[in-house]
Amino acid sequence: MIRYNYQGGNVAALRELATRYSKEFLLNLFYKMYRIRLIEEAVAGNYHKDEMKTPIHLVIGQEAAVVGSCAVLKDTDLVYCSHRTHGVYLAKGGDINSMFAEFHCRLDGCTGSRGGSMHLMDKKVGMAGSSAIVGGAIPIATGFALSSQMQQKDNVTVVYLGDASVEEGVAWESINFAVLKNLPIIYFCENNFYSVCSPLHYRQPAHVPIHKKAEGFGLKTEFIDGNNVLAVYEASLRALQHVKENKGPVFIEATTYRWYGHHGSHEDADENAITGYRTREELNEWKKFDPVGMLKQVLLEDFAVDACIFEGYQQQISHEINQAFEFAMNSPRPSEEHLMRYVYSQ
Ligand SMILES: Cc1ncc(C[n+]2csc(CCOP(=O)(O)OP(=O)(O)O)c2C)c(N)n1
Repeated sequence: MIRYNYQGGNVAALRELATRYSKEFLLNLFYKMYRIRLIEEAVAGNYHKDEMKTPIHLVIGQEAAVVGSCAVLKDTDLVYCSHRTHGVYLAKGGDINSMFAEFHCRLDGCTGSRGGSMHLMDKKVGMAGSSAIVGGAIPIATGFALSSQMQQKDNVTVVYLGDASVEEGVAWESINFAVLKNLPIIYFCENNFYSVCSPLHYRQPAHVPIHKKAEGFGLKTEFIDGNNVLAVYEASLRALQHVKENKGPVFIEATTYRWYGHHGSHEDADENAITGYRTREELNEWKKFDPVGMLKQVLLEDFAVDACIFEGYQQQISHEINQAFEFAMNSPRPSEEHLMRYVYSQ
């Protein structure tokens, strides 16, 4: 199982942190993660109908990383991310109707059907953009942090990056610049140990963890269990405080694991899977550290939460999902007249 220097990584660590918080606070974090889980399952379950005209990259298994980190942000704080957008968008307060309409290539989509799943953008909630080019969001987000600093704005920019994006030179050029200029930015690396089908140890030397590389550039760094939503929340709070105190950018490496294939709607960890790059055994091992399941267990066992609360959540979210599908299917399709909007040329 791939888990270099894995930190915490079990329900006991989450349980210990949970003692610092109220039941309501924890239920709120749970609801946000569970909502993303159910939405992603519904997207996966309906994808074969071919009504969603977009490639998809599901975040199932990685919910704690986005929910724990976005929980410390305000609407005016900006987030950028890679192709794996759904979790960041929803955690930042994005609208499910706009997201589903975008997947269905409709005018009510958050980019009016221009972007699809890999390019969600919604300024209302501070979802400033996303890029399908590995590492592509990093310099853009760094530029936004520079702009905020020059305009003396009080906001912070967070850019979500995968473990593969630190293999792009532009990641380190941007980070070097951010340190030099003391920019108000947090680099949040969701290390899920794979770049499509290539494991991390094929691509990067095992004795130099990603946060250690960042440390060499002079940032404050954090190395956390990205499946422990409270570890993520606390590290993000520390990072936010550091940035707000004008002490410079922060790099967070959060270890996590995606359950589904790199893209598309299926799990691919199977002996019979065409890719064959990881085993069912490895996936099952990681499923023991299910971010949603671990928090549910703590809520049930330590906070005496009644199981029917979770059933209520499930019904509420399923209803929301059904309505969002309906909304998307009823939204108008773009026409030729929309094609040239926002296209500028001289
Ligand atoms: C510059 C560039 N090279 C290659 C690709 C093809 N590609 C798309 S996603 C991906 C893997 C990205 O892995 P990671 O950054 O770890 O994010 P994850 O998919 O694990 O969330 C690759 C290589 C690309 N989109 N852009």
